[in-house]
Amino acid sequence: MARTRPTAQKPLFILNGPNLNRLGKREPEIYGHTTLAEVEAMCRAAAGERPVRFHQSNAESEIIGWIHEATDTGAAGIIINPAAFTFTSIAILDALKMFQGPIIELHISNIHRREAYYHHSYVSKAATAVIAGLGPRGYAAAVHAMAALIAP
Ligand code: CA2
Repeated sequence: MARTRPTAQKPLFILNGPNLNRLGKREPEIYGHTTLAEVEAMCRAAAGERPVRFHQSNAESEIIGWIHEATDTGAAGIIINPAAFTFTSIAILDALKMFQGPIIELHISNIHRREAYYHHSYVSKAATAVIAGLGPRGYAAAVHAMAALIAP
């Protein structure tokens, strides 16, 4: 009988916007004490066998480049915390609209409990689901939720 080679799993992109490289170091009362490196480790553990492309940038263009890469390489899904670009970036929205798979918009804090300028997300228009207010653990929750959204 011919042996079947296990098919390589498509990667999950986890993208983080401006200032999230400071996670765990500033405003822990809002964002917690967990660093972005620890968040990355939690995501990789939650993803199991599935490869994870974990990125952070303070530059909108770099985030758009990773969304294009996810689209062009047929990534399994995108989890994105666009941080402040959530409320400003039609360019990130446009890039996400071109992605065929599931998209989870993630926020560490509950943006709807905060100041009014945190209430309108452009990114939500392209998101399959939104997770907000679970703290840094929201990332692991998003990875588990993504597993259910990704077609087998
Ligand atoms: O709660 C979130 O994850 C946010 O996306 C974080 C953004 C904020 O603009 C959104 O409303 C909600 C801000 C990120 C600022 O990054 C920091 C990280 C750690 C400490 C200080 C700032």
